[in-house]
Amino acid sequence: MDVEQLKKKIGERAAGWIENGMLVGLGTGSTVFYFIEELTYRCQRGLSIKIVSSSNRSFEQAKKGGIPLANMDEITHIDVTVDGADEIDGQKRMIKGRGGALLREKILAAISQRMLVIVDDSKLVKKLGKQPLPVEILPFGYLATVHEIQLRGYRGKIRTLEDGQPYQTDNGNYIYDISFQNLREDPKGDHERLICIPGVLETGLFFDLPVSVLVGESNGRIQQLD
Ligand code: DER
Repeated sequence: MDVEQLKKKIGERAAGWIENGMLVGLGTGSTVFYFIEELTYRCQRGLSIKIVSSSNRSFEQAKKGGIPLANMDEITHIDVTVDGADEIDGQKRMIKGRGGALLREKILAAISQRMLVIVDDSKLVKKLGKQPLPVEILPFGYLATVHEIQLRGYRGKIRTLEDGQPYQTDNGNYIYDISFQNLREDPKGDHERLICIPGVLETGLFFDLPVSVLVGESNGRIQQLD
């Protein structure tokens, strides 16, 4: 099965988790795209839910599909958030944020009763750190923040657009993508060293969350990890 078909299948399977009356958090990314497509279909056939979104992109897709929207400023809990991941290890610790929405994704994950992560098996790793770790930082004084990150031994670069300007998240922040020399032995330690720098708003390391995972395999099988 090709990757797009597989992502569609995983997105559709994830939609089966959603029940009437739920408040659903939408993640961001190419797999979540198919989840929102299927939710749209189900809402048009009578499923009654509300959503909040981690990104303008997912929000616009849901709005266009006519899925009822809740106001993020009026809620404190989410029933289930469905999101992708960039890497996930055997303890269901993740690197997220290559889609550029990590801070909002973490806010949604933190208030969700369950986070359903939807990935294909290329995202499974023994240890995190194969690919860069996104860190969302405040534009104010960002060079000083980058300097502080580097003083702690981390190297990377500010994510840029094609014209060389810094990529800005939906919150107007920048992303510093840290590249590792070695796979990570202590991702929580990395998170703790980075998050205490004042200009660092959030890291793409996600752990200690009530996560279930749907993993799509190239043969089209979908495995559930609880
Ligand atoms: O966390 C992220 O930002 C990633 O983009 C993640 O959501 C994976 O997206 P994908 O389904 O497009 O690989």
